[in-house]
Amino acid sequence: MNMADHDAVIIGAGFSGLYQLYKLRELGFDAVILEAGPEVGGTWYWNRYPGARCDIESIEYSYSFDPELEQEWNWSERYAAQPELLAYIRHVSDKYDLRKDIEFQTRVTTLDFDDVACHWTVRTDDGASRTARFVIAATGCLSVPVQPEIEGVDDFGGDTYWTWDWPEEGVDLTDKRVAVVGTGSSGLQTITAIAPDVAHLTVFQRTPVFAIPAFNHEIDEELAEVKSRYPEFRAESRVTRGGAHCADPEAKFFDEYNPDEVVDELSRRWADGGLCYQQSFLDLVLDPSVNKAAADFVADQIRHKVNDPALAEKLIPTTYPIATKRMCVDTGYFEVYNRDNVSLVDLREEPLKGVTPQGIIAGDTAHEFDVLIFATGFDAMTGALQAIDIRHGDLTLRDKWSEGPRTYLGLMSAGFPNLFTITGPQSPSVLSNMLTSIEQHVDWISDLLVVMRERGQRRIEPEVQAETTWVDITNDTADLTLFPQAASWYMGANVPGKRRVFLPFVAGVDVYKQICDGVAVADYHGFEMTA
Ligand code: NA7
Repeated sequence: MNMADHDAVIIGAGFSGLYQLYKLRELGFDAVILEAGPEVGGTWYWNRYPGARCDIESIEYSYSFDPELEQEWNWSERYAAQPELLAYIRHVSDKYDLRKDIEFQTRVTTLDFDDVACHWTVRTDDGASRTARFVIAATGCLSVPVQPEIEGVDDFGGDTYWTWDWPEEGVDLTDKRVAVVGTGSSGLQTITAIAPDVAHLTVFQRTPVFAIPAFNHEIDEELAEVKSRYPEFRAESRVTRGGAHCADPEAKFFDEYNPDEVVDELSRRWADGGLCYQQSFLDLVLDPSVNKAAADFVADQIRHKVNDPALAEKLIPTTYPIATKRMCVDTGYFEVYNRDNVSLVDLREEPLKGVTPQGIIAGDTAHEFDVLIFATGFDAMTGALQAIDIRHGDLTLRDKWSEGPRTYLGLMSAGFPNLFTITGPQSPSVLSNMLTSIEQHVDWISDLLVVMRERGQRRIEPEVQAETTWVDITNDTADLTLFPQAASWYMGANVPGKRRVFLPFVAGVDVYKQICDGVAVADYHGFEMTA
């Protein structure tokens, strides 16, 4: 008999939470979403800064679970901008009437597992609590921002904005002197979008980024072609390393090309645009000399784009292998620096000393501004899970993961029964097209819950040995690559005090899916299920 309030509580109403709710409802489970924000959308609700755009192509970055949805929705651009993505998510919520089972402005604060009742008690910031047999954390990988420890930020006399919490009504930056701190995707997109409007824009760059052009365009014809064969197209995506198509022909190892062909291949990948550049060679993140060839090609492109040679050199990354920090997909970023109203402060030469009521001091220079914009990143992958006080008796997830996440398949952590994560650490997650990974996780979890229901089993958790093996596999495979050489958010390096461990599973969506499917076929090998 089910004594809990719900079969499942899902935390978060982004892409993953919404699909999980839809799926559980279809399967006859009683599920509810608790969402901290006032609206659906997750990442795509909060990150509404100017120029916000997905770096995965819109045809790929969409649900595949309903052919009718695939056919009725028309993406306008190769890379969808935030308003279009949010409109899509709202459309999905309305089409399947999902909002009736979502409680908005309800932030989960604690999860406590009761062994006797075999359910979780879920407490929220409104003081309420409810119980659920299962909890599914659809909390997002980039949902907890990092507040940089910069002296005087609160003393600034002008307006301060954060890209991850941009005012819904927008901000008029016309004729303003604006600073942007941070040059990851959020910074690049903001900089590119606002440069034409502001009086002057000063970019504070700590680490340059590799950015590949989006060559964004309308996609009426491409969309029609894909719509004519969507099932096949999706099946193809699911057996790729990144969960999305990359330009053909299939990548080969660097040594399979002669020098001229190497340039041809990099030129072709560059001309195609987007993140597939990082798949130019199968050994691009394995072999330093191969990586250097790909990085040098991009460096030359930056030199070609930026008129001032000295400035171009400052914009070229030199301190980490290409693709080991998240690459960016840009729509004219480097060209922005050819404008008279844009300047760069290289924080490696002139360290950021602090914020004053008038502006920012870097090196010996005081820069005056009307507006400060921070695009300083997130406590990636583990941040949102660690923000919740998750406990089972004396065991807390914060303690257990203090030296880095420990999971089995990136889906569950030993000691925390009936708690699942979607696209959590040690799954392909941020290294993949999130929509492919989200659907794979939701489908796998949902199938498991059906099996448990059929068998009358109420409790599941990973065996410690299976978890240890998975942690070793994820760390060992990452160590075979160049990824650990970069101080990236993949490594947790952007959060002071965070243990540096490579967070996602690096071997690919295709391999990962085979492993998960194999585990299920082997009667959920490595999991312990009990009545
Ligand atoms: P990112 O990619 O983590 O970028 C954050 C940027 O902010 C990056 O350039 C950081 O430099 C910079 N940063 C962070 N703290 C500071 C301080 N204290 N001073 C100066 N500069 C700082 O976050 P985004 O939001 O742009 O992108 C996140 C993901 O969203 C992106 O990868 C896509 O997947 C979509 P650093 O490199 O750490 O030296």
